[in-house]
Amino acid sequence: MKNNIPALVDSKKTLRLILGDQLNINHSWFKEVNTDVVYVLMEVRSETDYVWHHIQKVAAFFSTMRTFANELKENKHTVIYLKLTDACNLQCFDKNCDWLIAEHAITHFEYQLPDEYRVDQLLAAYSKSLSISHATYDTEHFLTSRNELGAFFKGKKVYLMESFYRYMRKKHGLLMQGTEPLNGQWNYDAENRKKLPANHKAVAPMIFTNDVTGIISELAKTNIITIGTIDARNFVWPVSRRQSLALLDFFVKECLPLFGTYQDAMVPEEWSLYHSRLSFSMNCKLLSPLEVVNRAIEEWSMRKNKIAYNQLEGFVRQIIGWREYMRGMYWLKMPDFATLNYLENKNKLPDWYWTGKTKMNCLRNAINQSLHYAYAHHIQRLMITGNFALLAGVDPAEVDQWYLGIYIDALEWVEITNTRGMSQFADGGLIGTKPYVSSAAYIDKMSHYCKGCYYDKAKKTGAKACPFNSLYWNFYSNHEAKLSKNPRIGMMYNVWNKMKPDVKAELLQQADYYLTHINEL
Ligand code: FAD
Ligand code: DLZ
Ligand code: SF4
Repeated sequence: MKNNIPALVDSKKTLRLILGDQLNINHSWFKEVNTDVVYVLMEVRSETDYVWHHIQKVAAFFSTMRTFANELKENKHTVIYLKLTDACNLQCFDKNCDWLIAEHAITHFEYQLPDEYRVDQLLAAYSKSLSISHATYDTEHFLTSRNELGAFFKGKKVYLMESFYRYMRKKHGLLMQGTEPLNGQWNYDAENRKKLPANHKAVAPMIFTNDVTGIISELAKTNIITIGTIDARNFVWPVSRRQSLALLDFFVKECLPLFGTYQDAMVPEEWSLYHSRLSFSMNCKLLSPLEVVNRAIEEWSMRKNKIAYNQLEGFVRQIIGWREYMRGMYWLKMPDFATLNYLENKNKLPDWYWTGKTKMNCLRNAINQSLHYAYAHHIQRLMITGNFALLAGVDPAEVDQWYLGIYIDALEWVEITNTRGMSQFADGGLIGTKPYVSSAAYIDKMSHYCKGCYYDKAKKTGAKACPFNSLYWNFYSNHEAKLSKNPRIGMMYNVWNKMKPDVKAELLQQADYYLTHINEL
């Protein structure tokens, strides 16, 4: 009490926790500078160690968090930044918050809703245990709330992305003409997805030359286990909103005109083709999904003669459709989703997923590229690494660990729904209505990998037969009871059932040989 007036303002101090994927400078938290508010960002071992992350992923998160903290400080906010190497760092969110609350006489605690179930549970329990008051905020990033997809599909047995996407288009008035889809059609996928012509040179990706050598030596000092490689003096990923906006600009100008056409194409020489590589920037909220989509629409409307509508629609669908759908499915189905294993797969992930040392050209390229750039595009993830893991009957928990670690954009809400759901069919068809498996024929149709491969794409059995071919039929044979009634794959069983018994036996024997020698492939 000073002069009989209660010193309420002086004594009230709020701690606001900002997680590494909550770097949204446009959040309402930052609209005003309030000296009673202390922001904290922390590099912690609970986040660096829950999986073996790619070294570029850790570097990208730390570098982006540091840049963001500096930006807040420049805007006159009070910020505490705990580095991994700080002696006072207790290495997890709750212990560090406890210490900060005591140290700074904090009277109120706030955080934004985490995107990962694990951290959400931790912070909910933590804040309840506090003797001071607390509040939670939305991240103000997504176009949907956590429960919106659940409400949309309430009472339904199937969760079709396409219906959700149409709802999103209508709700946000995106690519609409009144109540009808612009140009008369909702989805132009049929016009997309071509193989890259042999002589086609894709645009060179926009890369950055960030210096993250300091972070890398701190990671070495603290013995953090990482995977993959990095050029720490010329780190290629965007680590600020400014760089992310530059990448967005580059994408809409240089890549959008061919985005849809070559969305599924794969070639050994190119690592990103016409993809945006904006997933990291969006997932840590440097960019909002709505601004990305609006920027693409703006560019298309200025250059309709250069950017066909199907390219734009395909891109918008990935973001307001697939991305929001995966997040909605995550919150609808967690925590059970993380234990689903519909096909009861139990095998180990082949060792060469961690090294890229396999004679299979498609896998060698996709894995080495991932180790080199912490990036592979969707079809490389789904139809090369994911396809093989499913054909090889790998335990989805092992597959999840790999995807959660290796990619720059990997956060559980979008990783597990894509991996366990779409790619490994461990949810029995909640997300993907059929398993995404293929023989060499699809890979050869969409890529330049098969030419020059040690294995023969045309051979199903015998020396140098492409492993995908026998494993493909082995997969259908193994899971006949669970899959043959699926109308989307019944046709495959017609083919399988028409094969002569000796042909079937030979295929299964070949698959069995490959499965028992999987680390030598
Ligand atoms: P682009 O091809 O340029 O697409 C534009 C944007 O659309 C992406 O940035 C992304 O935000 C969104 N998008 C496209 N497809 C999907 C999808 N299936 N789910 C959600 N958003 C999508 N994406 C992640 O962000 N994090 C992950 O951890 C992740 N793990 C995956 C694991 C597997 C097995 C598979 C098959 C896919 C995974 N994806 C993941 C989805 C997709 O592969 C990536 O979003 C995309 O490759 C990122 O590269 P990009 O930014 O160049 O995408
Ligand atoms: C991915 C990641 C890593 C590697 N390290 C940190 C960290 O040290 N501190 C932090 O706040 N966030 C990190 N992240 C991102 C988090 O894993 C993510 O913010 C939460 O899991 C919530 O989605
Ligand atoms: Fe992959 Fe088989 Fe083609 Fe080789 S032949 S690149 S293993 S699909």
